[in-house]
Amino acid sequence: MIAHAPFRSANDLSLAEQKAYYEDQGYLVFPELLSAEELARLRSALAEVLVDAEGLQASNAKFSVTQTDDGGWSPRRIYNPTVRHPAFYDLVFHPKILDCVENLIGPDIQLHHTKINLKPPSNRQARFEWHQDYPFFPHTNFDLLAVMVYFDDSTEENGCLSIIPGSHKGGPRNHLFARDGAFSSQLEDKNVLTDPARWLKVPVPAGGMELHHCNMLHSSTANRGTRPRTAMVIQYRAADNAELGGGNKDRAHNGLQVRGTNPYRARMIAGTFKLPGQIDDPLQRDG
Ligand SMILES: O=C(O)CCC(=O)C(=O)O
Repeated sequence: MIAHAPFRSANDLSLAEQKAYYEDQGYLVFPELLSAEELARLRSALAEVLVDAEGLQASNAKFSVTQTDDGGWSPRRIYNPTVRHPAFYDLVFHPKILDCVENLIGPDIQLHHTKINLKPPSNRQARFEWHQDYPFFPHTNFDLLAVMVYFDDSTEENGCLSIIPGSHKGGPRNHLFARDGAFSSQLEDKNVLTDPARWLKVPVPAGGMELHHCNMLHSSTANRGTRPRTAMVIQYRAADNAELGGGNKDRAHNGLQVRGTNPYRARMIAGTFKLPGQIDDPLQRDG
C-alpha cells in the first residue's frame, strides 16, 4: 500500500464536486478505477506488445527507446497503443473513464491521441521536463485533458507525476520545442517554476487514474527505483474542440468519436497561440 499525497481522492467526490475541483485545481486523482481483471488484461497486452521491442537500440514509429544506467536499451514510449492491441483500444471506451470525462468536458467526446509511457528502473533519461500539453497540440478551446491510467504503482521513487495545482488558470505558455523529435521541451518563461512549495507529487496506485487539464504545468523525474512505472496516457477533447494547424497525421484514431456525436462545428476562444510548427531549438539557441 503506498501513501496517498495530500489531495482528495476523487473516488470520494460527487460528480458536482469533481467538476468544481477540476475547474479550480486542474486535476483529479482516482486511486481506484480498474478491476484486478482489467489491470491484468492491460499488463498482459503490454507484455505482448513489448516483445517487438526486444533488442531494439533505436527508436522507430512504434517505440521510443532509451539507455538504462547499465548501458542496455529499454522502451520508454509506445506510440499509438490503440492500434497495437485491442485491450488498449477498449480502454479508451471504458465507461468509468468516459463518465468522468463527460462530467468535465461534456457528452460529445473525441480521442486526440494515446501513448504508453514507460519508465524502466534505474534510468535517468525517462523523465519529463515541466510543460503543458496544449502548446504541443493547440485547439480552438481548452476542453482537452490527459487521462493517465497506471499499470504499476507510481511513487516518488519511480518517477510519479508532479503538477502545479491551479496553474491551468494562467492559460497556455510559450514552449521551446526541440528539433530531434525526442520529447525535450522547455518552458520559455521559467518564472512560474520558482516556487517549489507549489509543486505537488501525485503518486497513483496501479489500476488508478489521474487526469489533468491541458494547461496544467506538469513534469516527472526519472525512475530512481527498482520497479517500473508504466502509464497509458489518453488525450480526450470535446467534439467541438478543433485542432489548430491541422494536427499530426501520425496520431492513430485522432478524432475518433468515443462518446456522443460529432457536432461538426468548432467552439472558439479568443487568444493568440504559438503553433508547434514554429520550432525553436533550445540547443541551438543556447549554443
Ligand atoms: O508520464 C509522465 O510522467 C508524464 C507524461 C507527459 O507529461 C506527457 O507524455 O506529455
